[in-house]
Amino acid sequence: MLDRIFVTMSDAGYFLGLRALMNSVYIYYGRSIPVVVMDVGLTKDQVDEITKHPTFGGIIPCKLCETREQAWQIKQSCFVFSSEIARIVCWIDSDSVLTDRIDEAFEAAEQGYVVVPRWVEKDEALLIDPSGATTGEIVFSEKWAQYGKSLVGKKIDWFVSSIVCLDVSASWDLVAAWAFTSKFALYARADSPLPFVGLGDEAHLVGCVAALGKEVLYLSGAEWADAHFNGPFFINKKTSDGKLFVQGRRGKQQKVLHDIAGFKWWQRPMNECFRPPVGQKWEIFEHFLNFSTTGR
Ligand SMILES: [Mn+2]
Repeated sequence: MLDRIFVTMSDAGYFLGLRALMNSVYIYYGRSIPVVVMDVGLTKDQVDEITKHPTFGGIIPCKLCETREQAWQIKQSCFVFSSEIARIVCWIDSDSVLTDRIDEAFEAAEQGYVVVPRWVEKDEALLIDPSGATTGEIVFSEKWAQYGKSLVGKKIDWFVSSIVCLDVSASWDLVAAWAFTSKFALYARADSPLPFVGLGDEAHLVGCVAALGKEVLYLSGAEWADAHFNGPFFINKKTSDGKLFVQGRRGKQQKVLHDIAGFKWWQRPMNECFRPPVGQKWEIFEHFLNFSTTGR
């Protein structure tokens, strides 16, 4: 049984993202926090490569994943699978990289918190929608009653599921509920007798967290999630061991970079795919992709 792990998921198409992520974990954590990979369609060569990676923590074979909806479903079971491997588990999307150590997330998970980034910071929510309709909060409507009647009318800050850290023992109910709701998701089966609303895995996690009244530690939406803000990000410093010091959109050190654009950063041509201003965001991903762990 391991103490702390990262868990992620990749198919052949996400492999460059996976490699960059594993390299970034190695740069900030060495071999101390292994990366466990849910394999949803990697090639044999890709499996061979990650098996030799210094952060490799194991492979969880999953069924092949062909649609976005299947990916959401499989992701929602990540903590169920991981609970046989470690107690403190940090899910991270394979279209993300660490740009710093994230010890505070692991430490808070050890205290029993479900650790997630806010979708946006409160003042930023107003900035992206001057009408004020987007506040970064959700008030659960009647349609969320399937999660529990007490949820209706309740309000919480929305959070993102690109990085989620928790204790699978302390949060066993959430681990189970998130996996369970995927089976009856409206996105998967509209005729379900258990119609759990939610566009994807993230909304299901929000609903389950709220329904179960879990204690959440919110990380800053600025340094931990850049989902709706593509930058700008700048490399302030680079060290010989591969560490970057990345300045994020609020001038603070960025902890995690995530790429949610329709085309991923490893797809070409980049400049046609992304909205400015990103600063050096794509250079940062490429830095981690190209870092060599051979002989380390
Ligand atoms: Mn993602």
